[in-house]
Amino acid sequence: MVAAGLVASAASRVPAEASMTDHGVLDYGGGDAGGAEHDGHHAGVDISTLTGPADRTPDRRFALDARAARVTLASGERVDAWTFNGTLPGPELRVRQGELVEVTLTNADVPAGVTVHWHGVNVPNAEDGVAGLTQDAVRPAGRHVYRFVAEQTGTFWYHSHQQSNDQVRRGLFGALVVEPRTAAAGTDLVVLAHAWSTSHDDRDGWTSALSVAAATPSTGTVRRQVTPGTRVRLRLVNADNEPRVHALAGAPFRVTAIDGNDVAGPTDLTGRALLVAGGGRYDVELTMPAGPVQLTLTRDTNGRGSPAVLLSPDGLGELRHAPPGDVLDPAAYGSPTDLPYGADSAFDRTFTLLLGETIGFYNGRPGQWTTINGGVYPDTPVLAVAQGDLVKVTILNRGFEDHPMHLHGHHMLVLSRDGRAATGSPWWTDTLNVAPGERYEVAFRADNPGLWMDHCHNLEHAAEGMTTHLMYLGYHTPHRVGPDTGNQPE
Ligand SMILES: [Cu+2]
Repeated sequence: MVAAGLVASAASRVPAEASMTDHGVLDYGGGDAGGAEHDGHHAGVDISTLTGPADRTPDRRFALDARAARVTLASGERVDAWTFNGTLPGPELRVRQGELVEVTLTNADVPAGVTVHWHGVNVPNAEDGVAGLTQDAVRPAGRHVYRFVAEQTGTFWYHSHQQSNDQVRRGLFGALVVEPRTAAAGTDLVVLAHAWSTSHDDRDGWTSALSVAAATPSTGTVRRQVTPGTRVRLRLVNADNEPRVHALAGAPFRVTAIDGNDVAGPTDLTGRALLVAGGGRYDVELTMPAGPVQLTLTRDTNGRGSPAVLLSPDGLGELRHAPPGDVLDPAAYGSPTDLPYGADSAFDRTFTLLLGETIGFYNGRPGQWTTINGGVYPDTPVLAVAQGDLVKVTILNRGFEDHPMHLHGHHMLVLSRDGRAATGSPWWTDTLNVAPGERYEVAFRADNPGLWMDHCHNLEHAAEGMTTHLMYLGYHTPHRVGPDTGNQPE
């Protein structure tokens, strides 16, 4: 496998201009080719017709303006950022389930152009915000309007999907929350983790920080006053490349949602650590006790301790942390419920994604590259499906780095982890951290037609070629990708 990877990556070069579906080998997953071998993949439905409702008046309108800004963190460190609306992170967008959301994206001065991808929201394909696949990047002075109905409740985020490795690192992202039609009472806070490239006293470095409710990121402890007895919901969003381990002390808590999907029958946890995949989200709920509660980003010291959020009745106090316990395994948490399909279902297509690393040349540059089935984009397999198919994907990590695999436009049901069937609440995910040596089986229904990215959300890895696509047979894109087109999604 290593030898095959060397050969594949040695030959890999991103074409200057191409259609994103013209890469790799079409993998039909054991299913029907749907006539694709005759008419190629340029016939059929143009995905730019797959928009949200265009003829109704939106319930909510937002404007996001991409622009350069220099932002100073509370610690004094400066970030030379690209922002939405001048702030880090971008504004928190909160909507209600069922609302038609319209977002107008403009670009003041980000030279490479920008897009907005709605991470975890199963929008119609043309609204997915991937440069070169579902739209062209929005150049300075340009604009693009997104429309979608917020059908799923939960915690999501949005970010640019043009040169995403660079642009997300520099701040082009924010939180998106879809509240139920009747919002729950209590305190509801988005806590967003990210590692920032900073400069301070002429020294450059990286610093991990937490942003609470879209406030400027803090490398220290953020304090909030909360009355005892209040229901508290913390919406953890990991906008970083690496998995982030969160610890919560001071009260028993429950994980009530993962990647915007409610957990069934969540039970009280004490001292368990929570690993949130790069790009993933966990919702945590607790009842505020008489003393302080502290959420800490562990294993993540930045020279002054770890970023943390402290809730207490008077906004004061300290909490000494016991070392965090074992990491919660969502495959064995909560209660099973009826499922539309499971491990015993008859699958229309089955795929295997083997994740790893290889040494070789990519775009003429020597280095270590992250691979899918031994290849780097464009030499990765395209997963071809037909609308309505039930699909199973086995993902194995034979490498030595975490790979948070993100499928656009769909949620995946975890069937098994390392050969053991999932026993807890149905675990639906859009961003699954696959650690070195791990093996997952996941399933999804192909019920959102179009062309979708399926890639590692360590965006550095994606830029290094760890990206492929889910292609519905009979759909094609008019957009082009590659350096000569100005569209470079990773
Ligand atoms: Cu990766």
